[in-house]
Amino acid sequence: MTGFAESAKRGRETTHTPALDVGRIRRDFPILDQRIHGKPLVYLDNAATSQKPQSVIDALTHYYAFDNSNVHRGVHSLSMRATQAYEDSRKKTQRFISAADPSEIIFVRGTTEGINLVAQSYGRPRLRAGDEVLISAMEHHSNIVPWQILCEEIGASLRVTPMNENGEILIDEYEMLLTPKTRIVSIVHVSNSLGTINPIEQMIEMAHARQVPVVVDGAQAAPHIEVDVQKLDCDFFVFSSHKMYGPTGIGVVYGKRDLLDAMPPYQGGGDMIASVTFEKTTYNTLPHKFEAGTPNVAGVVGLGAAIDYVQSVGLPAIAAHEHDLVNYATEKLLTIDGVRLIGTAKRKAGIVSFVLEGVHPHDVGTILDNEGVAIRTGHHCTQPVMDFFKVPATSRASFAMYNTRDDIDALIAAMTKVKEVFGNG
Ligand code: C6P
Repeated sequence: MTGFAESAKRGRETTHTPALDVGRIRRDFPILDQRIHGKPLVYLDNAATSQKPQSVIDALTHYYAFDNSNVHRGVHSLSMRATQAYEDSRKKTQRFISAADPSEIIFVRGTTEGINLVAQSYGRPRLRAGDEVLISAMEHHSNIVPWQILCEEIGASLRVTPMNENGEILIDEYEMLLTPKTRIVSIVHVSNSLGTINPIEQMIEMAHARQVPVVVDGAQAAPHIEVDVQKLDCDFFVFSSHKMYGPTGIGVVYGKRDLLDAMPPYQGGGDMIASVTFEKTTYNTLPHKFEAGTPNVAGVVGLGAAIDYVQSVGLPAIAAHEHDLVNYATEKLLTIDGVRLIGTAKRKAGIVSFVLEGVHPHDVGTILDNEGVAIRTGHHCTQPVMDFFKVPATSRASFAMYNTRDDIDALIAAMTKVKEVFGNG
């Protein structure tokens, strides 16, 4: 039995199904109440994007129906209301991740844009030829390619902390890779293809002991784990609204104030300036320096509503519930002959990846869809992870607060269909 399978079994023996009123929660998500190919929808693709509660949908509708206007520009009532709603969401986001000040919250399009912002505005001025940026073997392409582009342009090197067969970072190797040449560490908090929760507290401490700043890709952490950026002491923390019950097209860069203050703007345009002449432009204060142009006001308002929703349920209860689902799914999947789990770390959140011997994951995904079960299949934008495990792709079930053990039973039943179709049932 693998490390995770063992701990999953132990976990199931010792933890009770947490007190989350999933029936009530499900009623808040109108999209869940539908049939796909005549079967009830079982949505297990939450790591790609989660569904939205009615309160988020209502916040978007209300904003467009009553408050829509540009922000930070008008003295008229609608503009002031829109600005108020936009800045209120910034404060909610600040409190959500326990940042010290709302000016440390920068709204961007999503995690991808956020990491590009940090690479270009923080990394570019600091990196010299011969320097190193340290990432890990389980990064999403969004936390590889922006650094690769930068390193190639500057003549710096991208170094990669390896992982073991369970999908856990090799911390001793990480320590050895932290050298006097390391300028930035950028690391994923929770892996989207393996579910591994990385020991980022320890990794940040080790990097800081060598005066190396740390960027955290929090895309898969924010919906599942309580994040306190001051306790973590990370220098940057980046995440997307759409994976935590909020709208698409909006994300967050948290940065320590002194670092953000010292960084040049990422993009030039309206709202990020203090004054403009043809000779010289001076820049606005934080956070506006990094928010050029008309922002996604509705998206920010929707994110605020999503944060309210998550907090009304409570992240500790959500985490406990999803932990139970990961354990249950792991145990059930392992009863299927030919299933191999990809990602068996001891600490996991929200995600179970697997392959079925002799069946391409895309075929698994298609047959599951016929049964009403939505999972993601593919490389999950982590091709190096697929290469490491020597698989072209995996099938991935990923959980949210509204999923149930019944959903997992439906997944397992649909997997039986897959085996029937491929003649190995
Ligand atoms: N992962 C998945 O199905 P964006 O697309 O910018 O909101 O997030 C990018 C991103 C960055 N880091 C991690 C760890 C992620 O999981 C993602 C998005 C989705 O796994 C789409 S590939």
